Amino acid sequence: MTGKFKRTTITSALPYANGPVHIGHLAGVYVPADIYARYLRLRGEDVIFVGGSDEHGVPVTIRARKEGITTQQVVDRYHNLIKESFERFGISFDVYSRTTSDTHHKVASDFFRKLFDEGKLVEQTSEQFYDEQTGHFLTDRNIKGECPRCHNTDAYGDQCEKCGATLSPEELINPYNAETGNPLVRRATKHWYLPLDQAQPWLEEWILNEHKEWRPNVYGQCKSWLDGGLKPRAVTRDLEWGIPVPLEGAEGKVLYVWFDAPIGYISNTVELCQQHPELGNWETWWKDPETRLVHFIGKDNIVFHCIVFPTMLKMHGDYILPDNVPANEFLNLEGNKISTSKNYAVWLNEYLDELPDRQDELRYVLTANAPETKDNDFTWADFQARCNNELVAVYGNFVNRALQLTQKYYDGQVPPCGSLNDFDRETLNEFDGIKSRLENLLDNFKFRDAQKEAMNLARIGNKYIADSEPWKVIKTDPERVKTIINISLQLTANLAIAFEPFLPFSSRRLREMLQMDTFNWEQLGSTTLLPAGKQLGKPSLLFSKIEDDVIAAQTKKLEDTLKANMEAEYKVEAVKENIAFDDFLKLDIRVGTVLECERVPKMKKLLKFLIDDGMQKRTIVSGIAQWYEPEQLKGKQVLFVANLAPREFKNGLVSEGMILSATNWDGSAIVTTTLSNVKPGSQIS
Ligand code: B3M
Ligand code: ZN
Repeated sequence: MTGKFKRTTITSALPYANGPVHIGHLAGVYVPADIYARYLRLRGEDVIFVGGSDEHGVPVTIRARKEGITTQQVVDRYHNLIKESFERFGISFDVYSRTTSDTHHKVASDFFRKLFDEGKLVEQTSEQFYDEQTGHFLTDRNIKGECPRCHNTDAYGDQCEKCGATLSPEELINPYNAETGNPLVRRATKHWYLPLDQAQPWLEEWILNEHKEWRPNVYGQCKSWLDGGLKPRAVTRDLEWGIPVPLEGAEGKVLYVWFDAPIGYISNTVELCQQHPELGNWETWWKDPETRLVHFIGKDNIVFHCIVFPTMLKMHGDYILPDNVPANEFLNLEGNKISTSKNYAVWLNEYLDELPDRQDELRYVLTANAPETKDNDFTWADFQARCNNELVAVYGNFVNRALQLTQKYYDGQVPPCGSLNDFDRETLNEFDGIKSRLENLLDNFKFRDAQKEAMNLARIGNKYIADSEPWKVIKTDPERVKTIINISLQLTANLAIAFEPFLPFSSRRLREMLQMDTFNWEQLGSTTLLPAGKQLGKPSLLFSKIEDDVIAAQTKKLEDTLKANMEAEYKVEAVKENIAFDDFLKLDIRVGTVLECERVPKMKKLLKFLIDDGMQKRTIVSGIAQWYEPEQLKGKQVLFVANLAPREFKNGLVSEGMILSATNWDGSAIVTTTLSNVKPGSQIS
């Protein structure tokens, strides 16, 4: 532990219990937090890693209403699913509790009450939107209405998703309850506010002057919030689901979810220390200035963890403040935004079921592509490539060769290391800097680069054994081979340590194969971790290749979800203005038989048809090449507009008419025809 700190409290954002955890959560928050916790433990430091489910707020109640079950049933389902999938994935929480726990209700209520009793909160009565039929006040996301800017009638109380305008419910025209469609009225209601405006001078000093080392994306977001001027923020809501406001006359009001949730870190620590008295009093981990507090979150939670929660802690008094908040940006999926509500994600529980025993592969790829400084993208093709070309072909291949040759030449015993040549010395020198290089990166939350550093050591090992060719040298200089294998084995032992924070499952298996009795960070860089004569365990492959059919199945799942969403969101175009019957009669729509059909060179969207129109053969060009192979249409009958003025294309092609196609919900063109064959040239009326 460097400097004044003696221990570390690590927290990771509490996932909403309204759905499973997905790879965006893992890449953004939980894998980095777990890497950091494992790293500190490996260094022998005192650390607690605190997690839990965030079970209040509106999303869970909406899900309950949609499914016709109670909100408690929703949070029970997802709390258990999330907890179990974290365990299966090796996210090594010391405690994973929940905000519906009795402990949390008490800790959060007491926290609020202390702020209230000490006059830290501001009481305000304001007009809020109210649905008289359901008897509910509504929050911004529960209110819809007409956007004053683009007149989209589906605009939300906080934003119009059509034109992007940031709105407040008061700006909406004819606001209504998004859930029920009921019109809304304004009604006075009292709430309590956290006076962030009063905390502004202190926050500017604490963040802008004392934490310039925070990641630029975090520091920058805090600065823009501060530059914009902080306003008081309501910490209570008119809702049924949540922690009741512990005040007389506050019936029907609960603590705002973003007030109670971060206090969940504290209440989860209370539970942890109750279950593990050896950790001492919970207050050591939240009030002792020799404790370092680090929050792992996604970028959408920065304001709550850097401005709101620290203000709460400061106003409460005697709490420590976060020393760092290494927030990640977002991970996209195959170029699209991940969305719980649209079911567009790779869900952790499904991944664990469909790709069993592949936790490290996903951890590796999510860290290699971690959105540490900018949004990044996950693709299944990249997942397969990294697993097969890096984990299997480099790290796994190197370890397997070293262990298999030890079995083959020395019955699994570590051979003694003889005299060294330049190549040996060059390779051994690589051990020297690995520990400090990794520490420098990990201490600064640069997990992506740190993992790359560990993988680089594996590359060095792979090259060393490949270029030394022990399988050839064994015939001419068996003593030399002992040195090659000894050095290779010392490297594999170092890799087991270096990769533990990142790839805990394969590291444990490698440690077992190497029969490593001791295992700690201080050993990293040593070239004598495995003494000559040591009997190693039976080798097995660390990683196996990801086959194409596994990837194909996963990409199909996502394509099917995208299509289902498109179909669900598809809105029929409004009917055009009426026309006079005489105008309709001007259109001459006929049936034609397709005699020939072919693609048009250099114009990939076009198909060229030769149509029998009952009188002559005519050429018609249609932009449906993306949806049909020419063979599909040959011999078919199609409807076409016969009296459309001829149209000349750039390449001199002339189209005499237009084939009629329907545009389906997914944008595909479906050619129109008649229910049974008719004479070519038959008129449509
Ligand atoms: N429940 C998760 C989110 O905004 C939110 C985090 C709470 S951490 C105290 O994605
Ligand atoms: Zn709009």
